[in-house]
Amino acid sequence: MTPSRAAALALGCSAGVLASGCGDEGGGAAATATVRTAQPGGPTVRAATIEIASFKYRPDSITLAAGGRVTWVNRDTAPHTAQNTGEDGPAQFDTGRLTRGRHRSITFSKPGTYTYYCVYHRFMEANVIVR
Ligand SMILES: [Cu+2]
Repeated sequence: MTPSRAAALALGCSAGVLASGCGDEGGGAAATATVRTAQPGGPTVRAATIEIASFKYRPDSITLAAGGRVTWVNRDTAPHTAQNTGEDGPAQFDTGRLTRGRHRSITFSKPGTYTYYCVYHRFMEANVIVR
């Protein structure tokens, strides 16, 4: 079985996160390539990248297999987060502050719908559906 290019890129990034270096290497060509993995309204995926640009999460809804990983990349000049309280999903998560070009990956193990927002711009809202 050949892992998809997208999954390979996401896994490479996740290793960086565990070493706490992923965010510092965000931006540039590598992060741009992973954006293609996210498919709005598409099939259940094991890894996806959500681009934050013009104060929107793109795509604003993805369906992820349990145990899958989502990477948020900030393309805006303004800082953003992707987070929920735990009351708007099966579990709490928080990417922390992402400045321009930074990215952070979160692994979702519990199925359900996670509605999340940006703590700096509460009108920014999207969801991750985990199956
Ligand atoms: Cu924001």
